[in-house]
Amino acid sequence: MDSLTEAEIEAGRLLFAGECQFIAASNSLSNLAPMERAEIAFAGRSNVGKSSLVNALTGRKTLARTSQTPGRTRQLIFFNLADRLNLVDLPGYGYASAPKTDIEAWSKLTRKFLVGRQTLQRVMLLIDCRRGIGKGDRLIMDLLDESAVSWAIILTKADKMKPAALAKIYQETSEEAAKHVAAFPHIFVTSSQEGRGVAELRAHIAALADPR
Ligand SMILES: Nc1nc2c(ncn2[C@@H]2O[C@H](COP(=O)(O)OP(=O)(O)OP(=O)(O)O)[C@@H](O)[C@H]2O)c(=O)[nH]1
Ligand SMILES: [Mg+2]
Repeated sequence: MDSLTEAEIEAGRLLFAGECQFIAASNSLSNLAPMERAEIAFAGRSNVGKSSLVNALTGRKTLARTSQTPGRTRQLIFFNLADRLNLVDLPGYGYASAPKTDIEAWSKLTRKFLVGRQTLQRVMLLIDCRRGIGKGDRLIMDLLDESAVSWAIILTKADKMKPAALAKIYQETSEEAAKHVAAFPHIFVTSSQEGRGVAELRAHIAALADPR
C-alpha cells in the first residue's frame, strides 16, 4: 500500500522473522487449534498458492506443504507465529478429482470455521491473477459478508502476468470487491516465487496481530 510507513514495514518484517511453529492439522471442529490469539486465514481455490504464500511470508520454504497437484492441503493447518498470531492454511475449493464425500467434508468444515471463529481477524482470499474471481470465490465472499467476517483479496502468481494485463484484472477485481460490505478496500498483489508484495502483506498482517 502506498501509505505504508517504514515503521509498519519493519513491524511486519520483525513479526515474520519470529519463530513459527506448527500447532495442529484439523479435520473436524473438535480438533481445531485452541483460540489463543489473533488469527489470519488463507482461503481460495485449490492450487491458487495459499501454502506457497504462507511459506513466502514466513520465509520458510517447506513450512506449509505445497504441490503441483491441486488438493494438497486437506486439513486446516494452524501455525503459531511468535505467540502473537495464528496463520491458518485452509484446504482449497474447486478441486474436482478427490472423492466427493471428502470434498464435502473439507468444505463444510472450512465454512464452519470461517463463520464461527471468534479469533479470526481477517480472511485473505487468494485469487489467481490469470483466472480472476470465480464462482467458488463468490460463494465465499457472500458467506463472509453475511457472517460479518472481514476479508481481503490477494491476487497471486503476479510473476505469470504482464503488467498491462495485471492492471486490467486488478481494476476488475477492485470493482467487484468494492460491492461487498466486509471487503477490505485494498487489493494485494503477490508473487511467492519472486517475493513481490510479501513485505507489504507482512506489514498489513502485523497490524492485526496481538500486541507484544
Ligand atoms: N509462478 C508461480 N507459481 C506459484 C506461485 N505460488 C504458488 N505457485 C505454484 O502453484 C502451485 C500450487 O501452490 P500451492 O501453494 O500448493 O497452492 P494451494 O492454494 O495451497 O493449493 P491447495 O492446498 O490444493 O488448496 C504450486 O505448483 C506452486 O509452486 C507464484 O507466486 N508464482
Ligand atoms: Mg495448500
